[in-house]
Amino acid sequence: MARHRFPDGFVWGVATSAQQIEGGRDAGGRGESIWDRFAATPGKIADGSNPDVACDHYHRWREDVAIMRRLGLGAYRFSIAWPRVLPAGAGTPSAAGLDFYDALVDGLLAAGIEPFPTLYHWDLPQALQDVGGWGERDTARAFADYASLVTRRLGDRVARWTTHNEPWCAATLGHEEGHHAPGHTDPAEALRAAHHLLLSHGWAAAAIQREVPAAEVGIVLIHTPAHPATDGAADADAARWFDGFFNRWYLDPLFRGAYPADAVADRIAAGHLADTEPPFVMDGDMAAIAAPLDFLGVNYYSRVVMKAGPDGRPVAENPAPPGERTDMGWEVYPRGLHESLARIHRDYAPRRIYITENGAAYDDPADAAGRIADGRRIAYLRDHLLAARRAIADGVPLAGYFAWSLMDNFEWGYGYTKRFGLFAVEDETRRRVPKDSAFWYHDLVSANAVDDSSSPTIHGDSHAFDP
Ligand code: IFM
Repeated sequence: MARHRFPDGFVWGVATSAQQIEGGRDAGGRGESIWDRFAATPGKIADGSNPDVACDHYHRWREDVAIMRRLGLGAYRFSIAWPRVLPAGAGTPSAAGLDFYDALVDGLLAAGIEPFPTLYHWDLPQALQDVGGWGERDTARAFADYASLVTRRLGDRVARWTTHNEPWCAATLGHEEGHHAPGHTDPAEALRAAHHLLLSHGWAAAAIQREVPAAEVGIVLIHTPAHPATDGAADADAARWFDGFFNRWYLDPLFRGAYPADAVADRIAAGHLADTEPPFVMDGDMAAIAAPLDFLGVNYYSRVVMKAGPDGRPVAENPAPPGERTDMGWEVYPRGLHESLARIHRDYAPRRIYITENGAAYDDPADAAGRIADGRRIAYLRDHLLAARRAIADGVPLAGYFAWSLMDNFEWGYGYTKRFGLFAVEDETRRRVPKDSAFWYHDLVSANAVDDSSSPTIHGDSHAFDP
């Protein structure tokens, strides 16, 4: 066994998002989100569930902070629910909503854990969707106002802010593929939404720094390397096509101030854009989007293997390549994390990078003694951390790692059927039950090092983290 140490000061954390864990659907006057509405629409959520109660973190956040303290974490990445602090998306804030995050931030700091909030993790206030949502430029303005409000309240204690989580998902899954709220299937609207999400990032970043000049601001992108299924030119072009729309559509505007020309041409060819100068891109937009970032958050889960379909159009290989898969059907491909970090560093050179999500969905039942032996999750995290460590050795300015997720939660359209947590959440009691991976992560964090051992030692009983 070899032990691979991380640099001193490396930040270890876990990540969650408001809509996935909070519950407290109407508590304190919280407004409706697009995900509340989407989940209430028959047929949209695989198990017919909804996020009304979820992990009940809204009422149990003290317990969750205590768990994180016992894990020894340095930071907690969570998101702020826009409809909790501004029930109608704009206008009068909810005092109770702001108080909730105020108390959470204080509780984290008292536990020695840095609050690392994200302002938007997909829960747009339904009131803003009713007037066009991300398809409209006004939503970007509203987001900047919301960012000002929250930083004014919390900015004396929060040093690092993230504007958006995975804008590709919000734009494409929500507006082109219809799998996410608001459930639209309009590719042209998805492109407008993507632009307004990016623009709102730029405006919000400026607003945050106006409120708190010393604040650090970043954005979180999902990065998925695309590999061609064969050496043929058509498959190589299919991989280029995926990379252009999934990865570079966001990286290029943020770091180079322009959409990638090849991907724009793809969208024109598909009839989703009329020409290279879309009317929704206005003077000054690209400069606002490309204002320097303090850090980039990278979410990594897997790669995709692309090929030219029978009609020449790019498709993900189906059945996808052989290899182990998680319950999401995603290939376990740790090398792709190193590849992603190295590529982002080489091509875009962010000042600092955090891995803001990485994790695996596996459903491992508790045994008779209550133990949840999730060795596959441990192996997944270990192998990805070894890849991250190699990236640091290769010069990538990687400053921290957030495991997705603290606990099993509402996995969007899959409801509660996909379990990413280091902790399980008991159905009736909502007790947080540590899986083997929670004990393993605790040991890793305290050692600031990952062992490449294939059989980590697990200790601790299932009540070890009880309040
Ligand atoms: O649960 C999601 C999270 O909200 C965003 N990134 C991917 C995770 C797993 O699907």
